[in-house]
Amino acid sequence: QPCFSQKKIWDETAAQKEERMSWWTESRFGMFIHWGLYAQAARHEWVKKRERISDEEYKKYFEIFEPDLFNPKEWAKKAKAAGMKYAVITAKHHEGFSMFDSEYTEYDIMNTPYGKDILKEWVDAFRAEGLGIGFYYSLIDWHHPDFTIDSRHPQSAKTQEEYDELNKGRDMGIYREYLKNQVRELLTNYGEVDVLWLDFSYPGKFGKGKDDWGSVELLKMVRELQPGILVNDRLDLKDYEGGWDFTTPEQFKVEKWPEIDGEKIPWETCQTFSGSWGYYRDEHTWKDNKQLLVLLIESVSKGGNILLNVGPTARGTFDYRADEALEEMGEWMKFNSRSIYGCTQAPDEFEAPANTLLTYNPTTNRLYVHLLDYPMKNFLMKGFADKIRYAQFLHDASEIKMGKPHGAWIKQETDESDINLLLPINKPKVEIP
Ligand code: FUL
Repeated sequence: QPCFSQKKIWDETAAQKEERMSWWTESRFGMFIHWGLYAQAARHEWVKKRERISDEEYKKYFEIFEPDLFNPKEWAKKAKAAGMKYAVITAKHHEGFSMFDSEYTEYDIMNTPYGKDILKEWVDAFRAEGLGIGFYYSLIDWHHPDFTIDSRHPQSAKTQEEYDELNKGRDMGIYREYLKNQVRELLTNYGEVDVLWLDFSYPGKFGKGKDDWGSVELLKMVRELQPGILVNDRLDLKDYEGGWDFTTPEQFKVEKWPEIDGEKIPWETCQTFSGSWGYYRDEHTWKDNKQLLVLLIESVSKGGNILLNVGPTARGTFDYRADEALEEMGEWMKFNSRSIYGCTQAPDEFEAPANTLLTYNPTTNRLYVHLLDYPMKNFLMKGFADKIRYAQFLHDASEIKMGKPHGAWIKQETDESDINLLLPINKPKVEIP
């Protein structure tokens, strides 16, 4: 047997894969939603681990969870107005609580005072706005009695003996089945699911060579249940065909389009507005709007997507700062989304001038130069001359004169067919007629 056949999860040609992923590649911009019991503590989604809160104590959040202002239609409208094309919500985070109706646990949304399937309501609302939908599902589970305790667990210990003692009677095999059952529920009970965002495995955790999360079997099931689905890379099946669809740089800027063996790979960065994924009342390191826009543009300029996270409150509302930022981005997108959707990294022959980012739409053959510093009297765009046919600002389609000496940044006469568009990131006040 050739060894690659053992490393195959899904049979698909490169062209089929590209086609399966095309809606996602074109979308570029999505919303991440981290919502769970931790929203009530309002001090990070890792609060149970950070403060070593026992199950007994954490139970209070389960007993009072009642997001009375939850209005997924409003959320979906906000995502859409911001220019986002898809959204991914936490079905279960590390705390182990299921935000959906699960047959396999009592620790789910149905047994809280809220008592309705949040995921179902959420899916219906987001679908109705034409948005792609995805589920985040945590492979880590701090509530399940069979999940192996290690240093990432709220009950972490100091010595191996202590861990052995804590893990006596815990059977990861049982958890593995549980997790598989829950993923099956998610991919069976909510219609078509566009993205499965698993988080996260670290192979070898239970001993070298151990099939920790039953990852291969799990992913085979996922592909069979939802042949069109996109799956992230956090199951660590990078060397399996069909083992992952995109990589997920978290909370940092990639230097360049990520590659494996010299080949550019699909990627999506996930980013927060502030320093936390879950709602964090007293955390104040919020990014400003320009930073957020640059994150978006820069991702596209390197061929990637961005999943921008909102951590709703326990009543079901967005923080006002998230609302404001989303509105601002939506304003910008109203004029500039042409430089985002369907766009990617510019051809190598164009080098981004100082303080600019380039995006490019290969279908329309348009290059977008994002001016991060505007207004400026002149921009010198070396090497662009002779390669473009016409230049205009994007926000108002006003012509940009070319070819003046010194202030000259692009030469005028050319018979090449590329069209060059420039746009200011600091949106000038313009009226939509
Ligand atoms: C991480 C998690 O531990 C964080 O809580 C968050 O969900 C982030 C997107 O992924 O690995």
